[in-house]
Amino acid sequence: PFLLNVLKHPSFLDASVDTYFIDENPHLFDFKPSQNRAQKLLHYLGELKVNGSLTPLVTGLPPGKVNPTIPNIPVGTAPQSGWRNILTRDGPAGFAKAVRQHPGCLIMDTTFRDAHQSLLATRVRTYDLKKIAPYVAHAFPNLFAVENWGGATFDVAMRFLHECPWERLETLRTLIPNIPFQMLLRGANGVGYKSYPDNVVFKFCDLAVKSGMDVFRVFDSLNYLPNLLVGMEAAGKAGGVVEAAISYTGDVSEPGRTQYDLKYYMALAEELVKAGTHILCIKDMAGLLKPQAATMLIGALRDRFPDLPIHVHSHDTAGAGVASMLACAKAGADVIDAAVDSMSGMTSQPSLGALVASLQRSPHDTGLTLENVSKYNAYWEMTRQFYAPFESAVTMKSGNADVYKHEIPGGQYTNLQFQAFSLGLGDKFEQIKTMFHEANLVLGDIIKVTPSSKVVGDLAQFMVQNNLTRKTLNDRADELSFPKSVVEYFQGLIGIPPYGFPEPLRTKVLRGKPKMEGRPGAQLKPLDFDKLEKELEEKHGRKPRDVDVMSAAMYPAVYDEFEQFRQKYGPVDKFSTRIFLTGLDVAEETEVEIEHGKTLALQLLAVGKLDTEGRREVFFDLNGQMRTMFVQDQE
Ligand code: 3PY
Ligand code: ZN
Repeated sequence: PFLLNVLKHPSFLDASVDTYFIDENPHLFDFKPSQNRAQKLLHYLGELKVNGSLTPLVTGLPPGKVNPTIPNIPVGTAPQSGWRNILTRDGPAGFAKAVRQHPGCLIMDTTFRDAHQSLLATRVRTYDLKKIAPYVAHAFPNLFAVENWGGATFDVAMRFLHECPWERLETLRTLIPNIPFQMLLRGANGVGYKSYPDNVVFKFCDLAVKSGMDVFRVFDSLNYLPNLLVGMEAAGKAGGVVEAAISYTGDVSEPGRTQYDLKYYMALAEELVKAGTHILCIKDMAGLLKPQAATMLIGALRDRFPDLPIHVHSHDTAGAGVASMLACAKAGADVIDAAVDSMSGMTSQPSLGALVASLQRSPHDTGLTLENVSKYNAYWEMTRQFYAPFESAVTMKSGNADVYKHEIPGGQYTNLQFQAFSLGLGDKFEQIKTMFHEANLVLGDIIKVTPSSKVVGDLAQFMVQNNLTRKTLNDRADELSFPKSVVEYFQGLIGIPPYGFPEPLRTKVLRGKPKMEGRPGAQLKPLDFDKLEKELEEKHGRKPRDVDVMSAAMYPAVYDEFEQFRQKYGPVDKFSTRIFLTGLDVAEETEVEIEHGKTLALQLLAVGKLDTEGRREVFFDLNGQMRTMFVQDQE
């Protein structure tokens, strides 16, 4: 392309070229980036065709060949102003006040985050979110928020989808200017699985707000107050709305569960309110909050904190989610979480359509119309089919009230089920569920949510593999080699559980290993961002954005691989989802908009025979011209 550019250049054509020609026309060295990117994308498609998907396709089912309908929006009109406009005008405290004063029950839509985290292994891509985002802005201006970031999305975006989580946030922000965005922040663990130095958590929140985040749901996997406070302070200082979350476990309506009774929750709420939370959340990550318990807990919080907005999050694992959310609304919750119908139910949130319909014409009316929900739903019903390779419904056919016993959180439930099924041991899942319950008791009956849920899951699998019961585990604890996460839990690396660590088990597991006193992050050295930036620039030959440096701070190895992948294969996030996952069939065409107004037309023409060097030649048509490349066949 360089030579062509030179030959066509007017100065060259009129023979006025001199030795300064190249110095004065450095742009000629900008090899047309689209050509370069196109070549990389073809390389990706060639790899897919010859060697199969570069992303593990979990279920073995192919992505659906569907064409989801995007509902129309009025041409040329901006979306109506919404709660984000109030937030921008009145700030977080004013926003919280207005939410509390609002007469109906508001909805947060979790379709863009927790729903697919729980049902589709967090695999929904920006490509599909982006297409429906303008409709969301127009059809649902009265949503409390769209939950679209944090939790597992950050990690999965880079690790499996090869896309930048920050770009997702920025893109959605431009398309949905009127509805607040909410993210799930794992307190001192940021969007990772371990404690980070405080300056990382603070800077993370700051960058998140700058990229478009509004409301931070902050939790800690052990409800450990010092960890919660760091996240709250970081979110608040960044200018975000602080929504401190109490992770709910047990059953407040069961008189025997004394560790997690009403008194426990009220005392923790007291602390979070004292720390200045704008909103209080009950985060029922496993779907344990039965209607009667909801009435008790939300009712008690409502009475005690009449001016504080209360937001409830749940999962529908047993099937009681709609009933519970209705109970919450009646008991005085200001906001409840729901996922669009076709992305709801089971380990996801309860159904948006069911809740909207159930609350219509009541004092808790959501202000959303079923007609709009229905169009939104139709889009997701089709779009979900692209994600068949990650579909939890392959193994999970119905709700299951066993969850009240094992208390496995929504996202983890489908993961564990997949693992058991992929080992060909469906009945092993029954065993793991039972053992999860036992492992929880071994660890001291703790709150189970990322990352403490992983500790319990790892211990449960360890117990199954080694044929251990609670009793034999305790008896043999000083000779067993426990999973790393379990040892670290006992070291205090994720915090301290509400009722302390069980002894003598802790001592037997640790065998003299150091114990962390107090908050883990408090003892970590601040991260040197300038140094990290330089290291990344050297390693990848490109100056990273400040958000890239943050991605590397959270997930060093994942970021490196993501960056290498991006440099090798180009903007693969621009492929439609089916093409991204399984590539083109022979003769199939696709269009890729690599930047606004710049579209590539690609067609796979043929795949050649294996040559003597173990390669295959792959033939493409790119914008009407033939391109070929050799791909090493890994088989
Ligand atoms: C997460 O931490 O990702 C969760 O969704 C916890 O519920
Ligand atoms: Zn959840």
